[in-house]
Order: sequence, then structure tokens, then C-alpha cells
Amino acid sequence: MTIIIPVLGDQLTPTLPALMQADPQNSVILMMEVMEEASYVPHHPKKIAFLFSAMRHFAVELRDAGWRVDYITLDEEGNSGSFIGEVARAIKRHGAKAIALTEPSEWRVMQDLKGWQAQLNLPVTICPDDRFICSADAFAEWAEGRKSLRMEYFYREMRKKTGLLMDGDKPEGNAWNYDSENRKPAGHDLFMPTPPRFEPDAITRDVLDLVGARFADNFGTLDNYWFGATRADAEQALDHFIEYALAAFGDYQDAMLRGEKFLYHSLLSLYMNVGLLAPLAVCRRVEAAYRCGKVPLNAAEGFIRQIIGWREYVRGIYWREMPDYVERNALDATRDLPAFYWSGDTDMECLRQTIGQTRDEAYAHHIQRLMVTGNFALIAGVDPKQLHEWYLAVYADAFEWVELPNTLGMSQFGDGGLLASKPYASSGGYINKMSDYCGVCRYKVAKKEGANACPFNYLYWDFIARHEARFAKNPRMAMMARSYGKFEDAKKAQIKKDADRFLEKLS
Ligand code: FAD
Ligand code: DLZ
Ligand code: SF4
Repeated sequence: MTIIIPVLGDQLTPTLPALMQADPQNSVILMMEVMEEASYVPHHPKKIAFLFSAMRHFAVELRDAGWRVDYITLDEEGNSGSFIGEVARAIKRHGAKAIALTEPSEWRVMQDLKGWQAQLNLPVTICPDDRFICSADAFAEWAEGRKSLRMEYFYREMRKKTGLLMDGDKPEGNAWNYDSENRKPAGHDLFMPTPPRFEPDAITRDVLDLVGARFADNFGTLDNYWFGATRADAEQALDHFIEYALAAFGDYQDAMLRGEKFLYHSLLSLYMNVGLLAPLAVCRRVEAAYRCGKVPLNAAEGFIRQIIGWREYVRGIYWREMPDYVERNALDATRDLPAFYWSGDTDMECLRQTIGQTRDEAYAHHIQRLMVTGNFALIAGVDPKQLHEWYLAVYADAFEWVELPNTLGMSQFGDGGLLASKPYASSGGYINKMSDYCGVCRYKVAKKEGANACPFNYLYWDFIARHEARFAKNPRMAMMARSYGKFEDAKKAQIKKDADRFLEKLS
């Protein structure tokens, strides 16, 4: 009896549960490039190219390991454009009697898949995805009955569970979190590691031609394509990060510099998110680098926290809160996403830099996403769903399970504080402290009012004003609400005037 095993674009792991329980003799692995997935948001061409190239290389890896792989390219004649359409065609081609696959990472695809059995009239087995440290059920159990779901407490559980950076039952160095040491601004005199570039091979070149021809109108450039495509490439990127960047990762995690797109960041999210690197194995390598004295504790702890803490935590939130999570808009923000998010055409240097490098690389680091593009949208009152669709489209590592809680929850406070204890809103002062953007900006970061003042300055207070009553009840925002309340009427009126003028021009 032939069984079809669909392997989706972010399931590029040889030990995938659906593969582990299959017999290669009677299985056909089905991999599909389909328009439905390639266009549910207008993905950055580099993201599509990365997915297709990694998928095609994985098909080679599977065939070399003895599997039969049926690979459908996007331009193949008869490609129906959808997962179910391609599974139906494959059933006919192979006379298959059953389907088995690993659960998809996104709600949208899971819902679709639940209808397959009835629509295809064949048994469909869905295996749980074991590539995470905390399953969705275990997260729900942890969350059950808690008044607050702060990541920090979840993270401590994950440290205990994995034993990472533990000294018996105590945290290494006697503290769980070294974030306070991780806020140094960077300068151009620092040595910046250059991330490894992977020259496109014949497979990737074919993909680049295809994507260039089919997705030329999408935001983003294919030029200077450098992403890896295989497990070996991803391992090399990890080695490089540990060798050259990890030691300073903690110190400069929040820094931003003009022209320096990567600083000491790992650029590993895209490989982990598609299954080319196992998150726990990555963390064990980082811990080993600390244990042998190669990197300091604040770097290793800071990095491991992002993965076994934030990455696992946002996935737990996603599966617990979907499907209505995507519709939440606690701050009633309704402004359309400004057009410059799709062009980079703005005279605010911080946004110009961040959106420009997003267009060029399908990458921006966490603080650029959170405190530049996210912060601006938050204080300008942009509709969180529109912003979510932008983030989902423009980053090579963007999959809804990780992107949505980060955007809607952490960055936009759209869930009303389920994920973040306070909105990540700031005036220009924070950006000025952590970057060198403001020095060359047409706006003056030190100016609070008038046409030349940094827009983040008056938009920040306008944001506080719009939500004064709500923030007065939030222990972490009450001080700002009180400060605003004490402003003289003339100052309040000026903030409103500047914000209205700016926002009117924006729309
Ligand atoms: P590093 O800075 O080197 O961090 C190491 C690793 O930690 C990352 O590779 C990633 O796997 C993990 N990590 C760090 N922060 C987070 C976080 N907040 N949530 C989950 N994992 C984290 N990350 C994605 O993988 N996909 C997304 O679509 C995505 N969208 C985001 C949207 C917004 C608005 C924000 C604020 C953050 C988003 N993040 C997303 C989290 C984070 O910005 C990226 O993981 C990180 O920038 C990826 O670059 P890196 O690999 O160089 O990370
Ligand atoms: C992101 C993406 C894109 C652009 N294209 C495909 C594709 O053509 N085929 C595929 O299997 N996967 C693709 N992906 C990744 C999927 O969107 C991802 O695997 C699912 O969303 C998981 O729920
Ligand atoms: Fe951004 Fe304001 Fe600084 Fe300009 S002055 S770069 S707008 S924070």
C-alpha cells in the first residue's frame, strides 16, 4: 500500500515525525511549490527563493538517503497551485491509499488539512511536530490558571527542563537573566564579523530565475542573494556565529548602526524555522562555547533565552490564542499602514535604514523590528493586522506562529498585555541612545515640538494621550500617564497639533 507523505516547506528535517514512522519501501514523499503558499501574503522574493532552494536541496538529501521523492516545481505543467490539489494529483499518480504528515506550523494550513480526509476520501494521519522543546499542550498546561503569562517564568521552566546553563538546580552564575548587561550601543570602531555568504549553486540559480520572473513586483530585491540552502550550510553559519559573533552578541544585542545590517546577530532564525537547524542543538553548542571559556555568560544566556525562552513562548501563545488572536486590536488602532513601509521612501533615517535593509536582505534584527518599524506603527496608531501582514511578507524567517505574537502581541500591544507587560513605545531618545541614525537625520532628536522635531517625540506623547485612561491603570505605564497629565494645556495642545499635522501628511 503506497502512502503519500507531504513534507511542507518548513519541515526540512530528516527526523521529521512523519518520516520516522514511515517505511521508505511503500512511501512517496511529496514536496510541492504551490502558488497558494507563495502568495497568501506578497512574500519578499528572497524569502520565496530561500524556501524553494532549501526545499529542492532537501529533496536531494532525502533521495540520497533512499526515499522516493515526488517534487512539484512551481512552473510544472498542471501544478494546481494548492496543497490539496497537489496531494489529490499525487494520489492518482501513485495509486496511494493513505496520507501521513507532520502537523503544520500554522493555523491556516492546519484548518485546511483537517478537511483533507473528507475531501480526498482517504485516511490522513497527522503526527505531532516534536521539533520544539515545549509542545502546544505542555504550554497550555503551564499557562492554565496563571494570572500572568510572563515569558521570564516560562523561560526558567525551560532552563530546568533542558538543563541548559544550570548549576544543579540553580541557574549558572546565580542569576537567570543577564539582560541588564546587554544594552551597549555599538560604534563603527568595533570589529564587525561578516556573515558567511553562500554562493548560489545550479539549483539555487534555477530558483532565482523562477522567482525573479514570477515575483518581480513583490517588495524586495533578489540581488546579492547569500542565504544557505542545506543543513551543511546552516551548520557552517552556526559555526561562524559561534566563532566570530557570539562573544559580543549579548553586549550589542540592542545596538543599531547605519550600514551595519547584522552586527553580532546570528542570522540563524531562517534555518531554524524551516528545520535545517535544531534549536536545542544550537543552544547546546552555545552552552559548550561558554563552558570552555570561549564566550561570556551574558552572551550565552542572552542567546539561549531568545530560543528556549522567546521562541518557544511565542509558539505556545500562538497555538493557545488562535484563531481569534489575529483579529485582536486592544488599542483600537485603525490607521492604514503608511505607504513608505513598502518603499522605504521616508525622511526619517531610522525607518529609511531599517526598511531599506529589509528590502535588500529580507532581514532586520530584533530591535530594528521592535523599536523602529514596530514602535513607529504603534505610536502612529497603525492597524495591527495590516502591520502583521507586512512583517509576515518581508522577512525570510517569517512564519505566522512566530511572527504574529511578536508583532501583534509584543510590538503592538494588540492583545492588551497578554504577552508584554507594557507597550514597547518610545520617543526618539531610545533610538538615539542605541543607534547612530539620528545624527544624519533631517529631524532633530533633541527637539520636542515643531516641524523639525523628531516625529517619534510628539507621536509618543500623543500615543500616551490617546490611551491615558488605560495606561493610568497599568503599573508599568502609569508614571508616563501621570507625567502627561501634569503637562500644561499649551504643551498638550502643541503635541496634538504636531501629531495631527504629521499624521495627516502620512495618510
Ligand atoms: P538573533 O538576534 O541572533 O537571535 C537568536 C535567535 O533567537 C533567533 O535566530 C531566533 O530564533 C530567536 N529569537 C530571538 N528573538 C525572538 C523572538 N522575539 N521570538 C522568537 N524567536 C526569537 N522571528 C522569527 O523567527 N520570525 C519572525 O517572523 C519574526 N517576526 C518578528 C516580528 C517582530 C515585530 C518582532 C519584534 C520580532 C520578530 N521576530 C521574528 C523575532 C526576532 O526579531 C527574530 O527572530 C530575529 O531578529 C532573527 O534574527 P537572528 O537570527 O539574527 O536573531
Ligand atoms: C513560505 C512558503 C512559501 C513561500 N512557499 C511554499 C511552497 O510553495 N510550498 C511549501 O510546502 N511551503 C511553502 N512555504 C512554507 C509554508 O507556508 C509552510 O510550510 C506552512 O505555512 C506551514 O504551515
Ligand atoms: Fe528616527 Fe527621530 Fe532619530 Fe530621525 S531623529 S532617526 S526620526 S529617531
